[in-house]
Amino acid sequence: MIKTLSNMRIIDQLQEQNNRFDEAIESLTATKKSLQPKFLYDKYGSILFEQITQLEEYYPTRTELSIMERSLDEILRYIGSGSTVIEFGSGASRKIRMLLESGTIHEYIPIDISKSFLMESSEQLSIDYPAIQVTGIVADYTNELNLPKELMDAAKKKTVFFPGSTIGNFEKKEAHNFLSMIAALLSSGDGLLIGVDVKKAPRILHNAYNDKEGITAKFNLNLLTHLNRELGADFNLNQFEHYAFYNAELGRVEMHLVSMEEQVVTIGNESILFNNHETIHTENSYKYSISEFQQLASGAGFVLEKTWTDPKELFSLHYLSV
Ligand code: AVJ
Repeated sequence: MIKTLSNMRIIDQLQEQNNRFDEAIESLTATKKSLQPKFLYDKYGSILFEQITQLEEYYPTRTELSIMERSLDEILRYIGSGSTVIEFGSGASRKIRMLLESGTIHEYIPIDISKSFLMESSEQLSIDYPAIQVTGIVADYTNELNLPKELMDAAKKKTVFFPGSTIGNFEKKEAHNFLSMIAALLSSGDGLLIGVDVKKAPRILHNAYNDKEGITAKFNLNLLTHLNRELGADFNLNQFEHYAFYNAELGRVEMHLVSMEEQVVTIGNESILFNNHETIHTENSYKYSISEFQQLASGAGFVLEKTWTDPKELFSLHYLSV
């Protein structure tokens, strides 16, 4: 544990996990090559994602913020006062500010895989909101998550905040498991505030993941830079191309990196052969109609309290209780 300011601390659960790239090697050597999207978020990846959220084509962030702004009083009433807010994949912790402004939140627990990013945003928050205890947890919440028991027991009311449609990165079954895990973490009176991207015209989805400036392409390719640095791999970024499309049948945007020639990449003592145009599947971003998501949530043990959306129904925000 590293303690800096009086109202801020960081708990690093990732540092002991020196095998955390094993899954990357395993999935790269499988018949269908893939990499889990969490590997997109090293420091530079987190910065690139922040840039994505500002893009004209990337509607989710600004739409979710507009929904929150419009319904803020009602959302705050659901959260109640003296609540501990636990955010999964907090990134730059920008959205939470809107909730912290109210002055009714007691403690904020952001959880993120990018340590330097988490430290910076937690520190800034603890300066901006001196009355709020900020406890950042560096962790990979896609595997099992062990939130410190004392922290959970000390919270008198808990709200899990999972914005941005990060839930879309999970397969349907995993999304069910993840939501069940959150439900198990909560007690009666607690809740989950979750943002979910909605199914819509393929053109809009396509553009959101294929921006003109090529920031999403950089974000996707940076995954290879991350592996080069962490695993001493020798991916040549000029020999891979960003490719993203909406798979309507499966209701998801898929992101891939396409090998632009036949090539061999070495990672440690593994030699990985890529055929020309073979892809590494790097991300799924599932989209849910409002009723599809409501069913998923109730299947995981939640009671729907309220769903908010924008006038064009581009994005949805749900408050669920247990
Ligand atoms: C952070 C997972 C919600 O799926 O839209 C943005 C990540 N990938 N552009 C998404 C992402 C490409 C984003 N999530």
